[in-house]
Amino acid sequence: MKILHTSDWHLGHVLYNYDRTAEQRDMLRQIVDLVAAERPDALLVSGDVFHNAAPSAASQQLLVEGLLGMHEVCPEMPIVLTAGNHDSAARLEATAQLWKLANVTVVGSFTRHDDHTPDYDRHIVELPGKGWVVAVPHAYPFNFPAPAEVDRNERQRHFFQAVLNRVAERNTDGLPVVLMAHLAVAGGDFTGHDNIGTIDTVPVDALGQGYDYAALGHIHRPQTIGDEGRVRYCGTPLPVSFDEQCEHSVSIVQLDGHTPPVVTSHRITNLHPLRTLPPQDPVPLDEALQLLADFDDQQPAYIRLNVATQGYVPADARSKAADATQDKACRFCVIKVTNTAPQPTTEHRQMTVAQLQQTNPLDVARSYILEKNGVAMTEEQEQMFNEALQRVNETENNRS
Ligand SMILES: [Mn+2]
Repeated sequence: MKILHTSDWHLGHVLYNYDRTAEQRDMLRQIVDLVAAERPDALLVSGDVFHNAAPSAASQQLLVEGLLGMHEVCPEMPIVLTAGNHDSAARLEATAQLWKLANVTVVGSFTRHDDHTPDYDRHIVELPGKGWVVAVPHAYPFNFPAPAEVDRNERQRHFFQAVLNRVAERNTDGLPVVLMAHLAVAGGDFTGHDNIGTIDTVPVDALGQGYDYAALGHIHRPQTIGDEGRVRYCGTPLPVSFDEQCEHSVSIVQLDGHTPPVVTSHRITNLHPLRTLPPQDPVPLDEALQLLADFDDQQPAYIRLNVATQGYVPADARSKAADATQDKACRFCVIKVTNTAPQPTTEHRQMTVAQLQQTNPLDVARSYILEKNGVAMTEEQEQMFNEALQRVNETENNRS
């Protein structure tokens, strides 16, 4: 069985107020071309189809164009779409019956039978003579449906295993089984992820046993988890943030149900690459602005300036950067500021009133700014402070 594994399209994503429809349309066109060339047995989109739970009319139209394009070049290929944490499960599923006419299965949510037992079968897509797909949308671990006797901490694990068990019962020919899920498994490289540091991970074994390949979505960096090569994030085909500095691709996966999956990454190019100037270590603002001025006039790109400062970035830095791109094809987005001033100590200094009275007011201000803002006072600020101090002293002298 040959599958095309992709996820995290984030259709409708807006980058610093720039509309990305043209890029996203071009990305979908590249997948259509790949489907035409590869003719996979199934195309799987593992969640985060849209960037927003209420996608715009334009992004809904993009999805229709994209999926129909993929269907038209390979009508016999089933397409399976699941909802990610960015999607509205109900909204995605609203057109599920209509999509059936184009060989597209949409699984956005979980349901239960009248007797309240979970409906596992709606997650099972049989590819007759080829294999099986288990399509599981995103849910928080406690929200997986499970029989009442299952502990809430075990609901997710129980659900995956229950569906895989049902597939095993029906899979009498031992055909390959692919599990789609949208979650973060432990052991992944989450560099560049929007929510870095706050990702809740689940152990790989929570996915259960009985699948040959786990086609995961949620993490945007393509990677295979573990040594067996059976658990993989295909990554997003277009970067969603400047910190996603990896190559973007979709995965073609060959499965025979016995030997480890064989994965081939197919690079997706971006009409408007996301570029950080300079790409590695930050430089002073003037140098960064010079890099922007020297940037190829004809090259479409989104630009982030990578600036090092010991104080504040001047208020007009953004408008200078925007001006520098006026006659260029690139678009300025944002300044990433790295403060290279010595970091303040976290412990507050204990001072007696007598000590405070003996301390020069400027030194008090300096340590206050350093402690509060993490930056040293600029020369200009010190000058302003001294002027203010002088006027206060003058006023007090006049009074006495
Ligand atoms: Mn995502």
